[in-house]
Amino acid sequence: MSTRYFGVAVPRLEDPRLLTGGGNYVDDIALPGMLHAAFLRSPVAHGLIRRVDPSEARAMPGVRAIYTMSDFAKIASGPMPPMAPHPLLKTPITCAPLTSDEVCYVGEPIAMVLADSRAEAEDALAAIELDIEHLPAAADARDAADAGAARAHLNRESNVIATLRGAHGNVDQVFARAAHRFTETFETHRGGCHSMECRGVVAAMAARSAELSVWTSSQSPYMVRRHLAAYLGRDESDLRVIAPDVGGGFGPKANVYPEEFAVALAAITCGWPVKWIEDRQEHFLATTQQRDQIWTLEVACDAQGRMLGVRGRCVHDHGAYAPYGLILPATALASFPGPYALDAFDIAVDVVLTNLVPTSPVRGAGRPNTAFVLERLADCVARHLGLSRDEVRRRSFVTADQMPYATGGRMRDGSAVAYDSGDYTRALDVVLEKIDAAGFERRRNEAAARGRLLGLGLASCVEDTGLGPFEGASVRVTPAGQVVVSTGAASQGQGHATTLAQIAADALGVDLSQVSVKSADTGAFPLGISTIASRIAVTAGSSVAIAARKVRDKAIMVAAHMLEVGEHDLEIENGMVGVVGVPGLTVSLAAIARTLSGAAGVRLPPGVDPDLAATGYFEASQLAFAYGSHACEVEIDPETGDAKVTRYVVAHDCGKLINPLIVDGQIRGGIVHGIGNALYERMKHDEAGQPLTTTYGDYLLPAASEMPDIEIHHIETPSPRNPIGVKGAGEGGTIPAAACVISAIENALGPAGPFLRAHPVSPEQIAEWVNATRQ
Ligand code: MCN
Repeated sequence: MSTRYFGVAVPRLEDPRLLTGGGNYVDDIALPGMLHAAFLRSPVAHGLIRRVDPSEARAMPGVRAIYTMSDFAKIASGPMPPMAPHPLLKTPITCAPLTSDEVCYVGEPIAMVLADSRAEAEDALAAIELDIEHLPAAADARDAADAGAARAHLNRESNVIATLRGAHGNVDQVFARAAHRFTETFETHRGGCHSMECRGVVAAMAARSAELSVWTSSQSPYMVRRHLAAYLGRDESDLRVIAPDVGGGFGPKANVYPEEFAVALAAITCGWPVKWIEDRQEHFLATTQQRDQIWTLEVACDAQGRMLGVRGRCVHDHGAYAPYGLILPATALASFPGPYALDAFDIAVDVVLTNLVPTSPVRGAGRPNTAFVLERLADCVARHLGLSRDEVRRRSFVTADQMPYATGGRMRDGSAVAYDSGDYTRALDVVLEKIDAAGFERRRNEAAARGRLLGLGLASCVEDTGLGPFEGASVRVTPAGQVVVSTGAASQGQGHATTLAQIAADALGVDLSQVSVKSADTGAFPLGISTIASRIAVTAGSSVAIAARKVRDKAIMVAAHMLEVGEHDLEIENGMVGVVGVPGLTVSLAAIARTLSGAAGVRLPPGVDPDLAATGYFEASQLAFAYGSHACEVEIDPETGDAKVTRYVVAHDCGKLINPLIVDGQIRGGIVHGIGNALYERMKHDEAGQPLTTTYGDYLLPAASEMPDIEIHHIETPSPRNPIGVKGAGEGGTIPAAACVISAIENALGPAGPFLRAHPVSPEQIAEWVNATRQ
């Protein structure tokens, strides 16, 4: 197999179309007779619906129907199926598409209006009479975990729905023999996701059949099909779910949402196509978010500062429902012990329901929270023992010669966590060299001369990628010689159409321009899981390699028959199969595809099936572990407390790179997310669970002006766990980024400043800390 494209920074094939307005997003779909939906949402965090009276609203201009859940009674009823059941959750904690009794968060859908236009639908919403009895709300996970707290759901005796535990080794013994023990409390905050495109759904019944088509801005079209089919009691073959172009997902769009079901139920009930496009305020209210986590942890280390053990507890705010089961807290737990070779750890996570919008994976999905607390603990040890922060890490890391390394932890499916390959110390060395850590004190002094405080931050992480069980792909050469890759893997901007094409083009020896990738249409490829957990490069990438290899072998077999030569004499290059060293003795892939497409009465070559095509499923039975070290410099204006990230350097290992340009983009995008978490993004609620930050005037996102230049250095340690040697790259930028920025701010404040325990940090806080250190 030639490698003309694998590893090459090929510009993204999808960009010319997307950047010139050629994208086809859900909102671009216009079907004849389509009605527009708007949702009546709960104005309170917790309440009981006494009455919904739409009579006045029904008479308003353009209004075609107003539905509550009872209007769908003939088709479906009850709560939606959970996406990820967990044995600790005896009954599912999910909501109905439209809630008819108890509302559990502000924004929960109660009724929907269908009208000729969205504006008319929204006008009618205001005329629906809604009577809700207010109930006490559990608005803060800390209080909600207490026995006497207001209950988030009336039918649950406690808000603590599960306690997960991850333990390895004899933690008591490790702590007893440790030279030092330090206890700290940390907080990470609930933020949003804020993809550029909000959510959106269109559903339409076919004119003369039972087929329902649903277009949804989703990371998981196959999960939408599976759960919607189960809910409707239909066969999956009656449902086609398509994720067209999607303008960012970042985790929340992997969820299956009430609005997706409600729009489908409405389309079936009224018989007309129905469209709903989420507006930005709805996104703040009703799209799943990150989570508050409050950790109390104790770290043990030896006299030299080697971290030996960690123990403690986390209170995890799960939000109002558990559509994802316990995946989030379980992922945070499975991320222990990060890059550190701990002799023992024992962590408990209390999963607490609150009356806030449900939580879901958001880039990193719990891993950034764990990286934050582990990196803070490493810095805490350094601070107490007067060691450099990199020395504590060097002494505590899993070493290259320990690979493969069983951490003692368990994945969320119960399997043992075993890191596959890598050299964590090398990543640290690279990043320190590239940021010129040795010259930092000089730069700090120069900044001080300008009246600024400069800090150097450091953070490392390990990331489990390539979650199983599988993604699949089929590769087909058309009779015109084009190569079509079909896969269930949905893309939201990751560049799959380029990277999967690179793999197929290499295997078949064709030009990249001859390959197209079709994805995320349940009508075009039978199975798919989801674009989450940085898994598509590993799973779909390997599947394309497997399928394309089968097509190649088949092409060679048929060419050998057509050219009357032995298979071992043949090679594929430039779309032609030819005899090695005999120019002109060739047959094109197109000709082979035409032969295998069949003609009436003409026999196929012996021993081959029709069609120059094959399907591959790579079953990822073991995870591939990416890792990296980040370093950054943050400059603080001591008067205003403004913190600016001025430099950011990354050493990252995601195995073999399919496309360095795309991987760099992934890492950069991830870091933006982490900087937002560290400095800007705070989703605030009042004590009644009312969201307070529902516009970009109140909720800050990092913009280009806040971004430093990001320098990325790759280490390529192939993963032995898949045929193309890759590890995922989609979240590695985010995972340690908030920890790195916070570490830099702490460093800028100097040894007299506080040890930082939470993010995001505001300029006001920083200015207060600066003032306190000056007194
Ligand atoms: N890649 C590569 N070489 C590697 C690893 C990855 O060239 N060794 C390429 C892949 O081929 C793919 C991209 O990098 O084109 C990301 O691959 P991967 O790490 O497998 O991640 P996924 O494709 O599974 O994407 C999911 C991941 C997650 S979990 C979130 S959240 C996220 C992210 O990707 N959301 C994104 N990146 C995003 N990028 C954009 N633009 N939009 C989102 O919503």
